Amino acid sequence: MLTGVEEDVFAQLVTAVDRFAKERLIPAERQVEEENEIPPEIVAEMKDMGLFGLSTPQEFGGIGVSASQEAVLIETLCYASLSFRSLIGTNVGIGAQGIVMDGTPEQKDEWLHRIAAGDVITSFALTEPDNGSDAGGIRTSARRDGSDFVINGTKRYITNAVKAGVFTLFARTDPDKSGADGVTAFLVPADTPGITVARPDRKLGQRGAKTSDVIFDDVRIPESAILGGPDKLNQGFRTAMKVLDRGRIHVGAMSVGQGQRMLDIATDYALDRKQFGKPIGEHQLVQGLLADCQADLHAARALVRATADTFDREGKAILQASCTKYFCTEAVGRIADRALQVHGGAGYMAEYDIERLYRDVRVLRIYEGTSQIQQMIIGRRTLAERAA
Ligand code: COS
Repeated sequence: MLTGVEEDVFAQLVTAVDRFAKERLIPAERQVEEENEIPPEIVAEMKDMGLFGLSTPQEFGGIGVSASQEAVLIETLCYASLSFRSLIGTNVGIGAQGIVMDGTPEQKDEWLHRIAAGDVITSFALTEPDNGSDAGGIRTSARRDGSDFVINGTKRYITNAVKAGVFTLFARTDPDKSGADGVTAFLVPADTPGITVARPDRKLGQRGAKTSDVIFDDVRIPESAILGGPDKLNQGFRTAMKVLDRGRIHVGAMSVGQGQRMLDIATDYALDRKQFGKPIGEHQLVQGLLADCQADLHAARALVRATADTFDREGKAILQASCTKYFCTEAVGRIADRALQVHGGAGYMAEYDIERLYRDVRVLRIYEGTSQIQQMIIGRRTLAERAA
């Protein structure tokens, strides 16, 4: 049972994050878009607020929120551009949760304090040029050499790789096994010889959030780098899947935050813009667009909160997490499209925020498991549960 922080501390945090998003982050969004960089003073403020350590347990210097509390805080933060969230996202989520969930006491001591402080950025290195959705097919190899492993391969679209201090790297340790078995998770310090981080990718949206290829060329690491210790050899795929489950609730919460922002923008525009002699919001077809956004948003928020609650009570929520990621990210795609439509021609223009937000949310349906992968997980589990 994950209980998180006391109610009064949590309420203060929500107020602080809400104010930060509206008063500091939103006014900086255009600068981030233009410069493709988050200003250092904002990074420093995020550290001071403890945002990098939201989900790190308190014994390791974090705030230690539950999944339910994380969902509300991430929704609140994601009222502002998703690029800001991306900076803390790997430390709060997929980059660090493997250590929280499966790390040895020594690994937790070594990394979590610095991760919670934001002094070390973590990256989750799973995807490869030839293996995205088929995560079990990864080819990056970790060959045993005495008591060491030697890693070779390329990882792709790795968020925060340019800033990373440590990679949670997934590599094949048993070449005779295909699929999920034979994959091990390693904690690889980014300054280990043989690692090259390529130039950041050019992307459709979320400027300021960086992804890159990471090339591992004869990178030698000791056995103690196996996440969870030697007993976890060949168990890394299951760690990845557990981490992604909580991550998928987090992505649902991001979708709700952005959905609320876009609905608010579209509503303001509908109140202000006049056509046919009255505000466009008085035309029923425009009201229909807003109503559909509102209905999607309410459903998405309720689903995120219910799934986070299951996760906190039961320690997992595999089918529900996939339903949440699938529904919420598709919903925010619909909201983005309608909110832009409310703006008419103006929505297509870069001077209106909706143009950027529309591009930013597109990737939500892709990363941490595409909508089609979520459908596959949901379908398979539905059949298996009924057949059991
Ligand atoms: N939690 C714990 N264990 C899990 C799990 C979960 N959520 N999901 C699967 N596993 C376990 C299974 O129980 C199975 O273990 P056993 O062999 O002991 O039964 C093992 O992992 C393999 O599972 P499965 O057979 O379902 O693997 P597949 O290769 O068929 O498919 C999918 C797995 C497609 C679901 C997986 O590859 C996936 O999620 N792909 C998307 C990857 C992704 O999200 N990438 C984004 C990268 S981060 S931006």
